[in-house]
Amino acid sequence: MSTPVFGQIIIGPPGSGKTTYCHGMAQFLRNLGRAVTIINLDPANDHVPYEAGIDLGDLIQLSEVMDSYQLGPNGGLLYCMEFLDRNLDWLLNRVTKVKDTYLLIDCPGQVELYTHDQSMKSIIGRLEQFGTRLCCVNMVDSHYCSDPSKFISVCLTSLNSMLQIELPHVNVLSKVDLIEKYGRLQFNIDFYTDVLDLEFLLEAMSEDPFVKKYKKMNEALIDLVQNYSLVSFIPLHIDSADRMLTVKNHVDKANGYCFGSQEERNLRMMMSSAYGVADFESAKTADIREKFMDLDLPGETPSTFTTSGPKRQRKEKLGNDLDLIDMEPGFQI
Ligand SMILES: Nc1nc2c(ncn2[C@@H]2O[C@H](COP(=O)(O)OP(=O)(O)O)[C@@H](O)[C@H]2O)c(=O)[nH]1
Ligand SMILES: [Mg+2]
Repeated sequence: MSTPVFGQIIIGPPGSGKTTYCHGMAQFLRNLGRAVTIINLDPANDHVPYEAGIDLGDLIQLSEVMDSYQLGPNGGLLYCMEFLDRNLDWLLNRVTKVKDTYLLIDCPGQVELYTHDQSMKSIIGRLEQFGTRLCCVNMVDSHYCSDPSKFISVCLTSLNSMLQIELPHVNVLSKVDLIEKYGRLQFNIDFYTDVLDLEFLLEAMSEDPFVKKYKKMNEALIDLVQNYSLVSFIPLHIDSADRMLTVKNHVDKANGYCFGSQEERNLRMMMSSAYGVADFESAKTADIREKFMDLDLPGETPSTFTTSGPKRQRKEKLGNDLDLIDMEPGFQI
């Protein structure tokens, strides 16, 4: 293809919000005047809220694969992706027909497809050779923040996918409107989005007798994630236009869309995409803290915060070196 086709490939575990994101992002971009085609590559997506411009179901049906080869849903899905890889011209022909649009590719949720299986890597590689400029959007459900072990685990799988897929990558913490549904977070939201001081999670984990014996392993895993220094998350709530705009700006910068030539752009638009993401640190997540996170209530006794459950202490933990300093900030004369 002579002109590049820009787009996003949306991955993440089942239920993390990929299909909802495709639907929401398509509407958001269309409102901004961008022509969008959604590609449904998830054979397990029976009912989708959007109209798919290209649907893998037209090439192969998961139910037929499972019946014909006596496979379960996982095996059937891997077969479908390998089948697509071997018949990729089917997809490339259809992408050529919609070449003047922006692509949103809704993918299956099986994590192995992005961590070690070769079919998805091969499909993406050939799409890139064909002239697409994709950004991988990795959706991670924000309820993982409420459990330190789960959070380390998603950081690892996110890192693994980034290294395996080899695309510009944006990790999204989805459903932040539900972030404290499973309990009050031990650290501030920025601790989870910035992924800078994960060793504070070890302290939180040491209370759990089951994971206590794996302390050294967890230390090593945390070191690994932090040494690569690649993983960070952008929080998203699908009904928030501001949050959608932030994700869009990151993605446009990552895949180069904001510097492309397809859309009428003036300098101001370009600057807003390129620099709009560099807000003050605290302002980046202020809306989430205010709307969806439990703030300390006046009159509550400190004991409320030290009883059962993973709760932030009264003096809110930030998850950085300031937590080690046991004094209130202030001026000294
Ligand atoms: N509260 C809330 N629910 C969401 C959000 N995004 C997705 N969901 C819900 O999460 C569930 C799984 O979403 P879906 O898009 O099907 O996930 P997929 O399996 O990754 O494609 C659905 O019930 C969605 O309505 C969000 O931002 N906030
Ligand atoms: Mg889906």
